[in-house]
Order: sequence, then structure tokens, then C-alpha cells
Amino acid sequence: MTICVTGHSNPDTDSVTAAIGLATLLNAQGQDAKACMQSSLADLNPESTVVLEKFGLTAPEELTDCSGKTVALVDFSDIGQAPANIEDAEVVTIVDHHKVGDVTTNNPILVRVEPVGCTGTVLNKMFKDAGVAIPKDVAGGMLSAILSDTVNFKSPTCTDDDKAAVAELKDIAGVADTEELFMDMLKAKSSVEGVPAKDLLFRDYKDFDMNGKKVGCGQLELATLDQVADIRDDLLNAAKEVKADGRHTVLLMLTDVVKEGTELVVVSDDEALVEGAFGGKIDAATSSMWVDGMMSRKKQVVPDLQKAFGC
Ligand SMILES: [Mn+2]
Repeated sequence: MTICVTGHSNPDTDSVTAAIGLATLLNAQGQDAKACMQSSLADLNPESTVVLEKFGLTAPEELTDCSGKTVALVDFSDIGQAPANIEDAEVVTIVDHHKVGDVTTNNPILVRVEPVGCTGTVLNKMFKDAGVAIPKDVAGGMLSAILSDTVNFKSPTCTDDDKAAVAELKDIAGVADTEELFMDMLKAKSSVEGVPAKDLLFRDYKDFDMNGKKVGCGQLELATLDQVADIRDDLLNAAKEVKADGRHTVLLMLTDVVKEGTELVVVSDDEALVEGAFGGKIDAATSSMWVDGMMSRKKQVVPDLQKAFGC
């Protein structure tokens, strides 16, 4: 049966291009595999759409229900991020760079999970181990994913392996300037024009349980804070609205990728607790504070908040 290779729900560039990459590798090894994604092309995020276009890659086909199918998972291993009915699918491979999730299998399978910044980095090693040449267009996709996931090497999740993979993949993909590629992706990703404030808050948003308190945190990665200068009030009101829906705290990270820091918008029942967590002072006029060096929700915001909430 055809192996459907898919990334997580609400797919990002790594999920999309890693599905293409692993399907390509499996095909080269004589297996019947095809790239899938949990999105239609029309609903795909703007950054990934630009990457597919730029490198002439065919968009993976939409897969929302994997009942009865044979699947390979890339960039996740959590049931909560899988297509519907993953329990009724046969998972045959997992390639990832996140914590190991809760997907289980009946048979031993190939699992390759490494603590690196991107699935593309793991895949690059797998192609080399298998002695399979990476097609130019596929290399372009994997390269884009690494730049995206590591925020152009600036994320604390970035490792030397990711940098080494970029150096190799850019040559295969024929990309002379990765800075330019990154800025093209960033502009597509951070475009806020015409998007309602609440949609922007939810663009990359997660809820957390912090010692019994519900805490939401959204992140907008921007090329410059000027991009949101005119809609700061709308964003704050959207955060207030979301907080009013049973949350103790809602944070919105307005991350300036070039300056390497975050203007953190805070709506909370306990502002002092949030100030303490990040060592800053909330400006009453904007309900926000600048936190130098803050780039990653996973590695910086969540751990410090958990500590402050006494988790
Ligand atoms: Mn990833």
C-alpha cells in the first residue's frame, strides 16, 4: 500500500517539505510513497506557498483522515497533531526533531528523532546515509525549512548540524544567498495586511496549563515592529477578548527577527508575575514590554513562565 508521508496539522514549511523529502527518499529506495499534508493548497500558510513556488515543487496532496492507510510521520509524533483516525492507520516511519509524542505502533518501525533545529536536517543525513542524491528542488525545500525553523540560525533550537546541512543543501539547490531566501520567506510569513487582529493572534498560538491556570501565548514573527504599528490597539483588544474566555493570562509575542527580541504584549490577572518571569516592566500605555533576545516560545517563554507559575 502507498505510504502517505505527512507532517503535523496546521502545517509549516518543515512539515510540508519534509513530507516531500521523505517521500522522495522512500521512492528512491523502491518504496511506494507520496507526500501529503493536512491542508489544502488554498489554505496553506503564505511562507510554505512561496517556498513551493520558488523551487517549483508540487504541493503535497491533502490528507485529513488516515483511517486504513499506511502512514509515515514527519515533524511530529503526537496523536493530537495527526490526521483523524490515526489509531486506525499503520504508522511505518517517524522522522522528527521534537520530543517523542504518544503515537504507538503494533510492529517495530523506523524512528529517527534527533535534537536538531529542523526535520530537514535529519532528512539530509538520511539521504546521505542511504547514498541517495537529493533532487535540486527537494533540496531547496529542505533548505527553506531549516532557515524557517531555526529563524535563520538565530533560534536557540539551532545546532551546528543545522548549519552544516544548510551549507550542503544551498549548493545542491543552487541558492547563492540564503539571507535573501530567508527574507523572502519572512516577508511572506509576516505579512499582516488585511488580516483581522484575532487571526493574527491565532496565527501561531498555543494554550498551556500552568499550575491549573490557563495561559495562552501567540507569536508573530516580524521583519520589523513597524509592520504592526497601526494595529497595536486591535491586537491588544484581541488578546483581551481571548483572555476573557476563561484564561488567566494571554501573551502575544511580537518578535522582531532582525533585532532579535520580542515586544511582549501582556494581558493578565497578575502582571507582576509575568514581569518577574521575564525581568521586565510592562509599559501601561501599550500593555507590553521589550524582552531582548526573546525569540522562542518553546525554549524561552514557556520554561520561564512555568517557573513563575510554580509548575
Ligand atoms: Mn520542524
